Amino acid sequence: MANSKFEYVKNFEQPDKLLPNTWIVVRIDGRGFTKFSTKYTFSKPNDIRALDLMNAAAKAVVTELPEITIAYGVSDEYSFVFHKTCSLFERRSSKIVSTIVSTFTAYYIHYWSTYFPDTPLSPPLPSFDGRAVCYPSVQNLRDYMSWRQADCHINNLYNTTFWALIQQGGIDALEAEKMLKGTLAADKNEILWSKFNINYNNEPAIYKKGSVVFRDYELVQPGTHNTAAEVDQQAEQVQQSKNQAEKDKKSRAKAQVVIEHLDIIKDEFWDQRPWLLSNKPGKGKALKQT
Ligand SMILES: Nc1nc2c(ncn2[C@@H]2O[C@H](COP(=O)(O)OP(=O)(O)OP(=O)(O)O)[C@@H](O)[C@H]2O)c(=O)[nH]1
Ligand SMILES: [Mg+2]
Repeated sequence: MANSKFEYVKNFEQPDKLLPNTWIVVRIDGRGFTKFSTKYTFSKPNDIRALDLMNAAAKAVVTELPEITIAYGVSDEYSFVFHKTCSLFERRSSKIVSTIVSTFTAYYIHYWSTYFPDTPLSPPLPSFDGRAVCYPSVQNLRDYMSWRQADCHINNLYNTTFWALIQQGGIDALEAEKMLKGTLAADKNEILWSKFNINYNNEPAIYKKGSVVFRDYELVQPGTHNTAAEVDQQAEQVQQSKNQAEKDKKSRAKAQVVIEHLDIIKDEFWDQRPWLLSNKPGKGKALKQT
Protein backbone atom coordinates (compact mmCIF):
# COMPACT_ATOMS: atom_id res chain seq x y z
CA MET A 1 0.00 0.00 0.00
CA ALA A 2 1.29 3.40 -0.94
CA ASN A 3 1.52 5.91 1.85
CA SER A 4 -0.32 9.17 1.53
CA LYS A 5 1.69 12.17 0.42
CA PHE A 6 1.01 13.70 3.85
CA GLU A 7 2.70 11.01 5.81
CA TYR A 8 6.12 12.63 5.68
CA VAL A 9 4.98 14.92 8.56
CA LYS A 10 5.53 12.00 10.92
CA ASN A 11 9.26 12.59 10.50
CA PHE A 12 8.89 15.84 12.41
CA GLU A 13 8.19 13.93 15.60
CA GLN A 14 11.29 14.00 17.75
CA PRO A 15 12.35 11.39 20.31
CA ASP A 16 11.82 12.44 23.92
CA LYS A 17 12.96 9.33 25.75
CA LEU A 18 14.02 9.58 29.38
CA LEU A 19 17.44 8.18 30.28
CA PRO A 20 17.29 4.40 30.85
CA ASN A 21 17.92 2.81 34.23
CA THR A 22 17.12 6.01 36.15
CA TRP A 23 14.37 6.89 38.61
CA ILE A 24 11.77 9.03 36.87
CA VAL A 25 10.21 11.69 39.07
CA VAL A 26 7.20 13.54 37.70
CA ARG A 27 6.39 16.62 39.77
CA ILE A 28 3.08 18.34 39.19
CA ASP A 29 2.22 21.76 40.62
CA GLY A 30 -1.08 23.66 40.84
CA ARG A 31 -1.22 26.54 38.38
CA GLY A 32 -1.94 29.87 40.03
CA PHE A 33 -2.95 28.31 43.33
CA THR A 34 -2.24 31.52 45.22
CA LYS A 35 -5.26 33.00 43.44
CA PHE A 36 -7.19 29.72 43.44
CA SER A 37 -6.82 29.32 47.23
CA THR A 38 -8.14 32.86 47.76
CA LYS A 39 -11.11 32.29 45.43
CA TYR A 40 -12.20 29.22 47.42
CA THR A 41 -11.21 30.73 50.78
CA PHE A 42 -8.73 28.02 51.76
CA SER A 43 -7.88 28.43 55.43
CA LYS A 44 -4.39 29.69 56.20
CA PRO A 45 -1.73 28.45 56.49
CA ASN A 46 -3.16 24.95 55.84
CA ASP A 47 -6.56 23.91 54.57
CA ILE A 48 -7.19 20.28 55.48
CA ARG A 49 -9.90 19.90 52.80
CA ALA A 50 -7.49 21.07 50.09
CA LEU A 51 -4.74 18.71 51.30
CA ASP A 52 -7.12 15.74 51.62
CA LEU A 53 -8.31 16.44 48.08
CA MET A 54 -4.72 16.51 46.73
CA ASN A 55 -4.10 13.21 48.55
CA ALA A 56 -7.26 11.58 47.19
CA ALA A 57 -6.27 12.52 43.63
CA ALA A 58 -2.70 11.27 44.19
CA LYS A 59 -3.95 7.98 45.64
CA ALA A 60 -6.12 7.48 42.55
CA VAL A 61 -3.11 8.14 40.29
CA VAL A 62 -0.91 5.64 42.18
CA THR A 63 -3.71 3.05 42.14
CA GLU A 64 -4.21 3.45 38.38
CA LEU A 65 -0.51 3.37 37.53
CA PRO A 66 1.18 0.38 39.22
CA GLU A 67 4.54 1.51 37.78
CA ILE A 68 4.56 4.29 40.38
CA THR A 69 6.41 3.11 43.46
CA ILE A 70 5.87 6.12 45.75
CA ALA A 71 4.47 9.65 45.68
CA TYR A 72 5.05 12.62 47.96
CA GLY A 73 2.87 15.71 48.24
CA VAL A 74 2.86 19.07 49.98
CA SER A 75 0.86 22.26 49.36
CA ASP A 76 -0.20 22.33 45.67
CA GLU A 77 2.50 19.93 44.45
CA TYR A 78 2.92 16.16 44.14
CA SER A 79 5.95 14.10 43.07
CA PHE A 80 5.36 10.68 41.52
CA VAL A 81 8.28 8.26 41.39
CA PHE A 82 8.58 5.54 38.74
CA HIS A 83 10.94 2.68 39.47
CA LYS A 84 14.18 2.83 37.49
CA THR A 85 13.26 -0.31 35.54
CA CYS A 86 9.93 1.19 34.43
CA SER A 87 9.26 0.88 30.70
CA LEU A 88 5.89 2.61 30.58
CA PHE A 89 5.30 4.23 27.15
CA GLU A 90 8.89 3.25 26.31
CA ARG A 91 9.90 5.99 28.80
CA ARG A 92 8.65 8.77 26.54
CA SER A 93 8.64 11.90 28.67
CA SER A 94 5.68 13.69 27.11
CA LYS A 95 3.45 10.62 27.32
CA ILE A 96 4.36 9.92 30.95
CA VAL A 97 4.04 13.54 32.12
CA SER A 98 0.80 14.23 30.26
CA THR A 99 -0.75 11.00 31.59
CA ILE A 100 0.09 11.93 35.18
CA VAL A 101 -1.08 15.52 34.81
CA SER A 102 -4.38 14.67 33.13
CA THR A 103 -5.18 11.74 35.44
CA PHE A 104 -4.39 13.85 38.52
CA THR A 105 -6.40 16.85 37.27
CA ALA A 106 -9.37 14.67 36.32
CA TYR A 107 -9.49 13.13 39.81
CA TYR A 108 -8.93 16.51 41.50
CA ILE A 109 -12.05 17.82 39.80
CA HIS A 110 -13.93 14.54 40.31
CA TYR A 111 -13.33 14.59 44.07
CA TRP A 112 -13.75 18.35 44.51
CA SER A 113 -17.38 18.13 45.70
CA THR A 114 -16.46 15.46 48.27
CA TYR A 115 -14.09 17.84 50.02
CA PHE A 116 -15.82 21.14 49.19
CA PRO A 117 -19.50 20.10 49.19
CA ASP A 118 -20.83 23.65 49.53
CA THR A 119 -18.60 25.34 46.95
CA PRO A 120 -19.08 24.29 43.33
CA LEU A 121 -16.12 24.80 41.00
CA SER A 122 -16.35 27.53 38.37
CA PRO A 123 -13.93 28.59 35.62
CA PRO A 124 -11.04 29.08 35.57
CA LEU A 125 -10.92 25.41 36.62
CA PRO A 126 -7.93 24.05 38.55
CA SER A 127 -5.06 22.83 36.38
CA PHE A 128 -1.54 21.53 36.95
CA ASP A 129 1.80 21.72 35.19
CA GLY A 130 4.23 18.81 35.21
CA ARG A 131 7.84 17.94 34.49
CA ALA A 132 9.94 14.78 34.53
CA VAL A 133 13.43 14.57 36.02
CA CYS A 134 15.67 11.47 35.99
CA TYR A 135 17.71 10.54 39.06
CA PRO A 136 20.49 7.99 38.45
CA SER A 137 21.04 6.57 41.96
CA VAL A 138 19.03 5.68 45.03
CA GLN A 139 20.98 8.36 46.90
CA ASN A 140 19.93 10.98 44.33
CA LEU A 141 16.31 9.86 44.60
CA ARG A 142 16.42 9.84 48.42
CA ASP A 143 17.96 13.32 48.38
CA TYR A 144 15.23 14.54 46.04
CA MET A 145 12.53 13.23 48.40
CA SER A 146 14.39 14.69 51.41
CA TRP A 147 14.62 18.05 49.64
CA ARG A 148 10.84 18.19 49.18
CA GLN A 149 10.15 17.15 52.79
CA ALA A 150 12.72 19.59 54.19
CA ASP A 151 11.04 22.31 52.12
CA CYS A 152 7.68 21.30 53.58
CA HIS A 153 9.09 21.66 57.11
CA ILE A 154 10.76 25.04 56.47
CA ASN A 155 7.65 26.50 54.79
CA ASN A 156 5.23 25.11 57.34
CA LEU A 157 7.16 26.37 60.35
CA TYR A 158 7.41 29.79 58.73
CA ASN A 159 3.74 29.89 57.67
CA THR A 160 2.47 28.61 61.03
CA THR A 161 4.38 31.36 62.85
CA PHE A 162 3.50 34.03 60.28
CA TRP A 163 -0.24 33.35 60.47
CA ALA A 164 -0.24 32.98 64.28
CA LEU A 165 1.29 36.46 64.49
CA ILE A 166 -1.45 37.82 62.22
CA GLN A 167 -4.49 35.81 63.31
CA GLN A 168 -3.75 35.64 67.04
CA GLY A 169 -1.15 38.35 67.53
CA GLY A 170 -3.17 40.96 65.68
CA ILE A 171 -0.26 42.40 63.67
CA ASP A 172 -0.33 42.92 59.92
CA ALA A 173 1.48 40.90 57.23
CA LEU A 174 4.25 43.47 56.78
CA GLU A 175 5.05 43.58 60.50
CA ALA A 176 4.95 39.78 60.73
CA GLU A 177 7.34 39.49 57.80
CA LYS A 178 9.73 41.97 59.41
CA MET A 179 9.61 40.14 62.71
CA LEU A 180 10.45 36.79 61.09
CA LYS A 181 13.24 38.08 58.86
CA GLY A 182 16.52 36.34 59.71
CA THR A 183 14.98 34.09 62.39
CA LEU A 184 16.10 30.48 62.81
CA ALA A 185 13.83 27.49 63.40
CA ALA A 186 14.45 27.71 67.16
CA ASP A 187 13.36 31.36 67.17
CA LYS A 188 10.09 30.53 65.42
CA ASN A 189 9.44 27.65 67.83
CA GLU A 190 10.05 30.08 70.69
CA ILE A 191 7.68 32.73 69.28
CA LEU A 192 4.97 30.08 68.84
CA TRP A 193 5.44 28.79 72.38
CA SER A 194 5.94 32.00 74.34
CA LYS A 195 3.39 34.18 72.52
CA PHE A 196 0.70 31.70 71.54
CA ASN A 197 1.27 28.64 73.73
CA ILE A 198 1.68 26.55 70.56
CA ASN A 199 4.04 23.57 70.73
CA TYR A 200 5.04 23.12 67.10
CA ASN A 201 5.73 19.40 67.72
CA ASN A 202 2.03 18.93 68.40
CA GLU A 203 0.94 20.35 65.06
CA PRO A 204 -0.70 17.73 62.78
CA ALA A 205 1.80 15.47 60.98
CA ILE A 206 0.11 16.12 57.62
CA TYR A 207 1.17 19.79 57.92
CA LYS A 208 4.66 19.14 59.29
CA LYS A 209 5.64 16.16 57.13
CA GLY A 210 3.46 16.34 54.02
CA SER A 211 1.95 13.12 52.61
CA VAL A 212 3.44 9.89 51.29
CA VAL A 213 1.42 7.54 49.10
CA PHE A 214 2.57 3.97 48.47
CA ARG A 215 1.52 0.31 48.37
CA ASP A 216 1.54 -1.18 51.82
CA TYR A 217 2.93 -4.59 52.77
CA GLU A 218 4.27 -6.11 55.98
CA LEU A 219 7.07 -4.02 57.47
CA VAL A 220 10.53 -5.59 57.35
CA GLN A 221 13.00 -5.69 60.23
CA PRO A 222 15.69 -3.19 59.19
CA GLY A 223 19.29 -4.31 58.82
CA THR A 224 18.63 -7.63 57.07
CA HIS A 225 19.16 -6.32 53.56
CA ASN A 226 20.86 -3.48 51.76
CA THR A 227 18.25 -2.85 49.10
CA ALA A 228 19.69 0.50 48.02
CA ALA A 229 23.10 -0.96 47.17
CA GLU A 230 21.56 -3.95 45.41
CA VAL A 231 19.30 -1.75 43.31
CA ASP A 232 22.09 0.67 42.43
CA GLN A 233 24.30 -2.22 41.28
CA GLN A 234 21.64 -3.38 38.88
CA ALA A 235 23.05 -2.12 35.60
CA GLU A 236 20.18 -3.04 33.34
CA GLN A 237 16.68 -4.31 33.44
CA VAL A 238 16.46 -7.73 35.02
CA GLN A 239 14.79 -10.22 32.70
CA GLN A 240 11.76 -11.39 34.59
CA SER A 241 9.82 -14.48 33.56
CA LYS A 242 6.35 -13.74 32.20
CA ASN A 243 4.95 -15.78 35.04
CA GLN A 244 6.73 -13.74 37.71
CA ALA A 245 5.74 -10.47 36.05
CA GLU A 246 2.08 -11.57 36.08
CA LYS A 247 2.34 -12.57 39.75
CA ASP A 248 3.88 -9.21 40.68
CA LYS A 249 1.21 -7.39 38.77
CA LYS A 250 -1.56 -9.23 40.62
CA SER A 251 0.11 -8.65 43.96
CA ARG A 252 0.44 -4.93 43.24
CA ALA A 253 -3.17 -4.67 42.16
CA LYS A 254 -4.26 -6.32 45.41
CA ALA A 255 -2.09 -4.23 47.70
CA GLN A 256 -3.65 -1.41 49.64
CA VAL A 257 -2.50 2.07 48.58
CA VAL A 258 -2.05 4.12 51.75
CA ILE A 259 -1.58 7.80 52.59
CA GLU A 260 0.83 8.41 55.48
CA HIS A 261 2.58 11.42 57.00
CA LEU A 262 5.92 9.90 57.91
CA ASP A 263 9.55 11.02 58.00
CA ILE A 264 11.03 10.02 54.63
CA ILE A 265 14.39 11.71 55.27
CA LYS A 266 15.57 9.14 57.82
CA ASP A 267 16.69 5.64 56.74
CA GLU A 268 14.06 3.86 58.81
CA PHE A 269 11.18 4.55 56.42
CA TRP A 270 13.08 3.00 53.48
CA ASP A 271 14.69 0.17 55.48
CA GLN A 272 11.31 -1.04 56.73
CA ARG A 273 9.81 -0.95 53.22
CA PRO A 274 12.38 -2.53 50.85
CA TRP A 275 9.70 -3.04 48.15
CA LEU A 276 9.70 0.71 47.45
CA LEU A 277 13.22 0.53 46.03
CA SER A 278 13.43 -3.13 44.95
CA ASN A 279 10.12 -3.13 43.07
CA LYS A 280 9.49 -6.66 44.35
CA PRO A 281 6.09 -6.75 46.02
CA GLY A 282 6.30 -7.28 49.78
CA LYS A 283 4.64 -9.92 51.94
CA GLY A 284 1.15 -10.16 53.38
CA LYS A 285 -1.23 -7.33 54.17
CA ALA A 286 -2.38 -7.68 50.56
CA LEU A 287 -6.01 -7.21 51.48
CA LYS A 288 -7.48 -4.53 49.31
CA GLN A 289 -10.26 -2.69 51.06
CA THR A 290 -13.11 -1.72 48.81
N1 LIG B 1 -4.50 29.24 52.16
C1 LIG B 1 -3.90 28.16 51.63
N2 LIG B 1 -3.18 28.31 50.50
C2 LIG B 1 -2.57 27.22 49.98
C3 LIG B 1 -2.66 25.94 50.59
N3 LIG B 1 -1.95 25.07 49.85
C4 LIG B 1 -1.42 25.79 48.81
N4 LIG B 1 -1.81 27.08 48.89
C5 LIG B 1 -1.45 28.18 47.97
O1 LIG B 1 -0.77 27.65 46.87
C6 LIG B 1 0.45 28.34 46.65
C7 LIG B 1 1.46 27.37 46.05
O2 LIG B 1 2.63 28.02 45.70
P1 LIG B 1 3.14 28.15 44.23
O3 LIG B 1 2.91 26.88 43.48
O4 LIG B 1 4.54 28.62 44.34
O5 LIG B 1 2.26 29.36 43.64
P2 LIG B 1 1.17 29.39 42.49
O6 LIG B 1 0.31 30.59 42.72
O7 LIG B 1 0.49 28.07 42.40
O8 LIG B 1 2.02 29.71 41.18
P3 LIG B 1 2.48 28.71 39.97
O9 LIG B 1 2.65 27.36 40.57
O10 LIG B 1 3.75 29.27 39.47
O11 LIG B 1 1.38 28.76 38.97
C8 LIG B 1 0.83 28.89 48.00
O12 LIG B 1 1.60 30.03 47.91
C9 LIG B 1 -0.52 29.19 48.63
O13 LIG B 1 -0.94 30.48 48.24
C10 LIG B 1 -3.44 25.83 51.78
O14 LIG B 1 -3.60 24.74 52.39
N5 LIG B 1 -4.03 26.96 52.27
MG1 LIG C 1 1.53 26.25 42.13
